[in-house]
Amino acid sequence: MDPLKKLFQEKSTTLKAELKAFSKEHRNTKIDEVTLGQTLGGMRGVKSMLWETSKLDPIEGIRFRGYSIPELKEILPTREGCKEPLPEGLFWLMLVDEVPTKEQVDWLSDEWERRSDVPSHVFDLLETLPEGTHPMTQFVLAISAMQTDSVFAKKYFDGMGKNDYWDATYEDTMNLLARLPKVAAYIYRKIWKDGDHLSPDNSLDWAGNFAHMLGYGDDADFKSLMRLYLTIHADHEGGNASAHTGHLVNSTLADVYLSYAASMTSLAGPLHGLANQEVIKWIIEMTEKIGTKTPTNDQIAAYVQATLDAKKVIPGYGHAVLRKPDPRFTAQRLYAKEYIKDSTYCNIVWQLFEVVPPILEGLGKVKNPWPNVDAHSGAILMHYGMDQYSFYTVLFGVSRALGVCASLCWSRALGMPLERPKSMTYESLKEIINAS
Ligand code: HAX
Repeated sequence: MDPLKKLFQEKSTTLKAELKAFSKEHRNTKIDEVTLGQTLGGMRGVKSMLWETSKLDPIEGIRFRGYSIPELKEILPTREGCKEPLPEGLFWLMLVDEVPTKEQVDWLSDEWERRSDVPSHVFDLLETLPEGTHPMTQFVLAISAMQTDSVFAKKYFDGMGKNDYWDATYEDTMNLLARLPKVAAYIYRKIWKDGDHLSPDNSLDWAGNFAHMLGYGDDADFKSLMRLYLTIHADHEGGNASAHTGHLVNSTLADVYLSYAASMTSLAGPLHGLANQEVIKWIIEMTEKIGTKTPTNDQIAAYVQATLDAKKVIPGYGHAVLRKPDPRFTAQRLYAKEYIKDSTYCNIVWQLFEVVPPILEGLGKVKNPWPNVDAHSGAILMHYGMDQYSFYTVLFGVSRALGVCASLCWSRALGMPLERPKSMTYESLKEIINAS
């Protein structure tokens, strides 16, 4: 058994036993009450699922196994010559709740390289898609197509017992994570680089090799960016739409490939991950409308107002949980200030940071007027020449697999049941209200 899997088995066996006793003792203890507003308002804040890999605080933002983003930058192993954390390290941390050594992270890079062969029918399928198929649609289809290789699906068909679900889920997770960069890079170069695909550079780490396969092999800074980007987008506790979708689908014992494909259909919505494409599209349209790439704050404010008047949201602003600027936004801002310094689009992003919050606050209904993770990423990618913004959500999707799939391993190891909340009709809600 590989060292990470062995560690995961030990940790999850212990927690499973603890959780069983905990659940038995406290099964009937009330931990939450649900209001009508929550039932009709997108279930905000309802404490309804177990998610071990990260936790989101409305003010402080995300913590991965207790560590904030600045702390991750301190503790996770890095590659020589690069300050940014290696996402392999975050996956290790999320999966087994231990900060890995550099040696362990190097093992994981090699292990993912070893598992990274993508079945040829996945590429064949992508080649059949009509021109103009959105990269996220291609990504979802490619992930689903890899399901032919699911260890879980095969073993389930062959009669696997429930005590082995975790093992098969771990195998699928490791294989999927190993392959995603290759699949994403294939989609990118098929659409925008005439199908001129690049062989992997196996001397590189997971994110560095991804940057290389996208076509940025000679750009050390872009490789650094990918290490940071794939780290900070990896998880945002379990209630966000993509994580929750993956969790729900996996609870039916659909394997990791099907569950993660579903997760990505959710990420592809403009109120969620697709917002990273929407932000830069909206900024480009703004510069075209105003007629300059160096607009004043007043010009920007007028454009923001026009967007709101047209009954549209300001992409990259607001959040269902956060009530302060997103630390993932801040991490990217710090990156840009250090590595990029002067960029047209980053400058506009920073102007928006001054202009948008007071306008949104003035509406009197927006709970969080601050920027989220998607407000910044596109401007940085534009700086490096990646202006194909419909690809941006795929980058997000490669990263999000780290957290979601680590959590799926936990769900199966802990024997979490089929998820099945209660829906209500209007009549039944009225009955409850009338009786209260
Ligand atoms: N621009 C304009 N109006 C906004 C707004 C924004 N950025 N954010 C919230 N509002 C509005 C809502 O549309 C809602 O209006 P109505 O009552 O008229 O329907 C009102 O303010 C209250 O909403 P809320 O409670 O503050 O926010 P929600 O929890 O309902 O929604 C969203 C959270 C992220 C969906 C929302 O802020 C939004 O649409 N933001 C823009 C899209 C975006 O950036 N999405 C990415 C979020 C981060 C993420 O998941 N990344 O992957």
